Amino acid sequence: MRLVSMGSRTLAILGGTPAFQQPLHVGRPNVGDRRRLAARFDEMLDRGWLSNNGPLVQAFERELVRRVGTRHCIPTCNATVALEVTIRAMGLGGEVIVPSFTFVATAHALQIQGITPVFCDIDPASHNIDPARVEALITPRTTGILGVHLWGRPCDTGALARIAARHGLHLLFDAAHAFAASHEKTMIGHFGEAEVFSFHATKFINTFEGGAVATNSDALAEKVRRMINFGFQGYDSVIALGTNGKMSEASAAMGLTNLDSLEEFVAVNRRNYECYREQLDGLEAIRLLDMHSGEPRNYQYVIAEVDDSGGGLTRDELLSVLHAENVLARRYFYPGCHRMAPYQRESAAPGGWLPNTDRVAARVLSLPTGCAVGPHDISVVGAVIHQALAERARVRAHLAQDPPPQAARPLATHAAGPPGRSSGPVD
Ligand code: T4K
Repeated sequence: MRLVSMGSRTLAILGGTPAFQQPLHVGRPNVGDRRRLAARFDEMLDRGWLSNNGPLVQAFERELVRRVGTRHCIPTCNATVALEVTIRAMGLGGEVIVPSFTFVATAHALQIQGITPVFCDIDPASHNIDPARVEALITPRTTGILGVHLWGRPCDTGALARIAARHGLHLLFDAAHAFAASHEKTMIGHFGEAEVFSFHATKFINTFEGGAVATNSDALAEKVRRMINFGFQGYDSVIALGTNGKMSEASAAMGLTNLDSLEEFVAVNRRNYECYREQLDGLEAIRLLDMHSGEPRNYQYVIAEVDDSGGGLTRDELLSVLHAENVLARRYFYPGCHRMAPYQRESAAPGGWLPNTDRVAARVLSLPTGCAVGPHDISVVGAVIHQALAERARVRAHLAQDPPPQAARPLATHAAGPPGRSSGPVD
């Protein structure tokens, strides 16, 4: 793919016309064969069975187990509740060591049940929890480690397992990004005592909202199954505390339909990733995180690190340029959980004690990908980035004079235009 020439075009942030008429989003849903989905909905409505472990949820679970290979892969209403329930079912309490550089749901799943997330710094190369920093955080109150396979790139499961074993700690993984990925020839799902997937609308396999708990422990699976169904055992006997974490039949219909297209979605994501690499190749100020590993990955996230040390634009300046062009890149996961309101009191140390998290969170940009984004879109995004860096002095001067409101949270979905392919760039 060649670089697109934007001719003498003016950047939108400097008063030109946006490169895209409609927003180019991170996280547009991938949807498989709509006719198959409609047929599944018809069957579901004819059956009159919409929830409570219906046939579609059971079929979805069988398909998850077939793909992941764990003894259990229990569908849930979302990954956040799946994490909460699994944390409780595993008997975690006190303090749990977790990275701060993650979606806030990871920390919330602990804090909401009175467990203190103890934030650990990341390895700046992998963006994952740094095992070398875990042991220093262990106290008599520590009961477990919750690792996150950020961007679908597995964390150092071996080192974490050794630390957990040495200190008698539980080990759980937030695998929200890592469905269909493998690590050391083993599918994600098999590590620790359990791993939790997300099938949220923005994930490469979505069930509208959804998640799953993968585990090889029959005892843990039994507890989780009971807990996501109010603690019921049988029709009217409640034998434990529980909640409602069940997946609906409609979600399972979507999940089954999307699993049918999994290989296609991965191929699209991988193609998009390669297109970005080609477009951004040679730019010293932008480094794409390497997603290749020689093992299956879902390529769901295209992550760039913006380095302004050579006089280039900062991440937030580049984000402003992209947003003006209707390219709604995201600063996942800024500013790190430890700097968010519910956690600031635990992390009040001035100057920050998670230097790698702070540095990476200030540089990371998540770029639009998925089935709604095509190679031409990416070449236009690439051209905008090249132009912005070439005209950085003007961009800087403009932003200094007219700063944008705090790097905007993208518009609500209703402003995103119809689902499906983006309306494409303005040539
Ligand atoms: N652990 C980790 C590491 C996670 O990343 C997540 C979730 C979880 C746990 C918890 O999983 P769940 O409980 O959600 O299953 C989004 C998602 O809501 C969240 O699921 C995801 N991670 C996180 C990375 O991204 P937001 O607040 O950025 O979402 P939102 O609504 O701004 O959507 C992002 C973009 O996607 C929008 O700009 C437009 C597009 N979009 C979104 C939706 C919902 C669509 O085009 N269509 C849609 O239907 O958190």
